[in-house]
Amino acid sequence: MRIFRPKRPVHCLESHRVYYGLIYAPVSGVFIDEALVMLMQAPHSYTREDVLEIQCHGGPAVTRRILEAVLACGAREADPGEFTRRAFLNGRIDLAQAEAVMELVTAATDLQRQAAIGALSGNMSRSIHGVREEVVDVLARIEAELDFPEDGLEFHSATALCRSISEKILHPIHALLASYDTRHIVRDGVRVVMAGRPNTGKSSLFNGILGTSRVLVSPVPGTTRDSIEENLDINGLLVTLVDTAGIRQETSDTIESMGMDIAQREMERANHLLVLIDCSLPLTHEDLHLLGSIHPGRPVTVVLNKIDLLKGPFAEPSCLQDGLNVLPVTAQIQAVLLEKGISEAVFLPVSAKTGFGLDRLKERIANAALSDRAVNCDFPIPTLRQRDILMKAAESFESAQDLLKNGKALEIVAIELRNGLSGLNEMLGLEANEDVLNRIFSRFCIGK
Ligand SMILES: Nc1nc2c(ncn2[C@@H]2O[C@H](COP(=O)(O)OP(=O)(O)OP(=O)(O)O)[C@@H](O)[C@H]2O)c(=O)[nH]1
Ligand SMILES: [Mg+2]
Repeated sequence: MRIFRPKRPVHCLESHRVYYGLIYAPVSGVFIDEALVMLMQAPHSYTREDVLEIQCHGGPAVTRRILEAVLACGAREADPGEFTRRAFLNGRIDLAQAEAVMELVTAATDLQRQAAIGALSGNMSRSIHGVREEVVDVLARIEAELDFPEDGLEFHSATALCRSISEKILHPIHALLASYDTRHIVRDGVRVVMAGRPNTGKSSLFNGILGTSRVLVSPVPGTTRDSIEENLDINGLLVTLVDTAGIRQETSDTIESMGMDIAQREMERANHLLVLIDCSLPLTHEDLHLLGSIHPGRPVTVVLNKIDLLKGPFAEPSCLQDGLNVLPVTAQIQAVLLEKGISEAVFLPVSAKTGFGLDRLKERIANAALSDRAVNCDFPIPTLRQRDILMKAAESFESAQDLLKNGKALEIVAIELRNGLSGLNEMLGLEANEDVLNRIFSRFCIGK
């Protein structure tokens, strides 16, 4: 109230009501901005503590002056991630959910948002709680054996315990670890590199896919010298599209030759390679040289560009959609790729000039990355920290299983199970120490 004067006089702020008023500097009384103010009383707030929110105009000068005003009244700036840390410490969310807040705040594509919101709503926490209960159950059965060996308790054979460990503990942990493999696709996306001899239309296609005139296009071969990359979102997938210098066998131009070296390195780095061919011309030895330099191990799409220049039967719409195999260059390209051990290249006719086929090309980019890896954002995807914990926990449970199989003392089996259990607790933050918390929350930005 020292800096806020509500428009209409109020006795005191009620929780979860928005008040309109004016903000003044506390000492000088200088008017700063109009604002909306909302008090959220504990426990009904993000942190479960009392929270006061000031919604002001968004400019940096306004926010700086208001911040100075509240600091002058005795408040202090929050540490990075402090709000989420308090929410965790006050039991509103567990550590896996706190990490999901970070993922959600930094989500750049819809796929990343879906994965983060799943974790925030507790899909990872539920899975871990489920596994934890099974571990506690197995431990209880073992401890009963230890406490009352001759008490006529139902006899749990080592085999039955092993089966429980394998089916109810290790199986779900391995499923979580397998889903980590899809994480880099969701978080880092794919690097799609466009390569081809000069003038095939790489830069035109680059602009066409981005929908802007980002790079220079010209009829002069050798226009692009460097590699240029831009990020875009295709069906929720983060795609880094890379335009490269045209590759020819020889050039006396040093800068062009440096650009070609970069292009070769980009081709090796690619997660998906788009090889551009000017299908209005016969294949040249430069096309064949480039095709012959491709290494297998990533999806390859042969983009038959300049389809608008084709004349005769090949230019018929039905031929363009389905009958690509009748294009004379297709068989020739296929033969070269097969020799390199690449049998699954996809051929797509496009025209960077008219936009024909660009949608199909985008679909292809998304499908090549997503379909065979079955990225499923409803299923929890561990973070790096969580993966490391899960791997260690899996080792403990596997060793417990081995010890049981080899008829070792139940006391040692129980130790391994407890080690694994403590990993699961760490994952949810039930046992996390200060260092771990500092590491996690320092990655947050201030105000989260
Ligand atoms: N008709 C037609 N012309 C195209 C098409 N795509 C590109 N072009 C033309 O082909 C020429 C070369 O295009 P660029 O996009 O600069 O080719 P590039 O592969 O980037 O060439 P470099 O940077 O030299 O390797 C330009 O004159 C473009 O207008 C197309 O689909 N149809
Ligand atoms: Mg170019």
